[in-house]
Amino acid sequence: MHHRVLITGAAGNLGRVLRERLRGSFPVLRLSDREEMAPAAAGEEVVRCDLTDAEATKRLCAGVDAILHFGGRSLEGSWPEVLGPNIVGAINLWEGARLAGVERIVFASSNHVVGLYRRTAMLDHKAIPKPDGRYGLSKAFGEDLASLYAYKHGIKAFCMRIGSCFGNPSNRRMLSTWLSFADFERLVRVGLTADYLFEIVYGQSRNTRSFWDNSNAYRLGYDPQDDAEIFAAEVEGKVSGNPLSDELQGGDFVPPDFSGDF
Ligand code: NAI
Ligand code: 15L
Repeated sequence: MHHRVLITGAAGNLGRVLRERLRGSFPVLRLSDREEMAPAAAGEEVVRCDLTDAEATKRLCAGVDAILHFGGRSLEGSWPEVLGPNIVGAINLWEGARLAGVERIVFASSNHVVGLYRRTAMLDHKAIPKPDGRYGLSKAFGEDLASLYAYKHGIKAFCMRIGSCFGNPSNRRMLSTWLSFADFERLVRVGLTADYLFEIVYGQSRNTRSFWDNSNAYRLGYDPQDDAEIFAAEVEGKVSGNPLSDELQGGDFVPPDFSGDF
């Protein structure tokens, strides 16, 4: 069992879900973000840190056994917006982890690594990345960085290409991409405990309309219990009306500056 588990992005939506759901599971949860967080409760440490600061990130990783890396930009953005948090931040985190002897990192990658595939494609963990923008590319970089540190330095990496992790699905696309909070917790616990060196899995519930073959996650012990289909009547009609969004997996992340063949 890990003694101290670090969560980056702890002030964010999924960081707060993890804080709640992992409370008491490990002797110490170290919570970190560049933004303010709720004060530490018993069994918690709260450390404010901007991941673009290499020295501060090294200190953040000291004494840590496992990391849940959720800190960074979570939407498409300009290069300066993506570069610091998702590229420089990831480099600093993995290097800090190496220096601190961290055993494993569970990485919040994104479905936008493969956002330019059509929705009719059924992808598995071996699909060649087709990022739908700078954000998706930064996540593909994070996966490659994780691979470098896994195969070269032995830091285990569990890259979760998360679909849409929200309380409920809110449009037709999310009937395919939804990850319930309960299944999210299940998948993170697999990442923290399973035996692997480097893996890519999809962060999705057991959705009837899934775009992704998640057999790699099932092989490692993931057993999702939810299916977005129960929300179909409510959200089926919610489409963007833009063919780029509605036919490609990345949805609304695709159109803003798309100029390719479609
Ligand atoms: P969020 O935007 O609510 O949280 C991200 C957190 O990272 C924020 O609290 C922010 O302050 C922090 N952060 C940003 N730059 C930082 C920096 N330089 N140093 C330290 N902290 C920094 O996003 P959310 O929804 O909680 O997502 C968490 C992670 O999961 C993100 O990496 C996101 O890309 C990924 N993800 C989330 C999905 C979802 O459905 N919520 C889907 C796919 C991926
Ligand atoms: C993501 O990567 C985002 O972080 C999240 O906010 C959602 O937009 C999600 O993908 C999605 O594709 O629904």
